[in-house]
Amino acid sequence: MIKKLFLLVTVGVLTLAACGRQSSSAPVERTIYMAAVEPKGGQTIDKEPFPAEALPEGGGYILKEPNTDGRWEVETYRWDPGTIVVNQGDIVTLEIIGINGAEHPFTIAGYNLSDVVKRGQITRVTFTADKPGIFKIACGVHLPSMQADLVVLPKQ
Ligand SMILES: [Cu+2]
Repeated sequence: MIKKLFLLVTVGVLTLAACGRQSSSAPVERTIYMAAVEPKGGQTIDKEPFPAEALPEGGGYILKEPNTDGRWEVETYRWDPGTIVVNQGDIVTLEIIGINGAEHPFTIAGYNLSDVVKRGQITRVTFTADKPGIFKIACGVHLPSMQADLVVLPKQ
């Protein structure tokens, strides 16, 4: 009788421990709010000289030569936020609004996903984060800067 009771208690404790562990990393539905943005800066050549070095090609960096008033500008296209962290198994929705730039056709390599973000519109992409690793969310017209990292933490 006491042996049986001990066994029941042991099984109960082990079950509770297993459930506790499961619930801490149980998959959840996550919505990540993102935006396609284009921060800009500039100055006049009497205060700061126009940069001598060209920026990398790809559409993600733009350096505009001084205008008639001597003002030059620099811009870059970005995903905001630039890093997204989820747990393996999560059901993830990226809700992305287009703020700057007419269109951002993007892919998430490794997850076989692609879509387009347009200015003034929301694009939603939903997927199960079943593969752990770091994956690029890359805009095809604004490289190299418009790449965010999707970090999928492995199941423990
Ligand atoms: Cu883009």
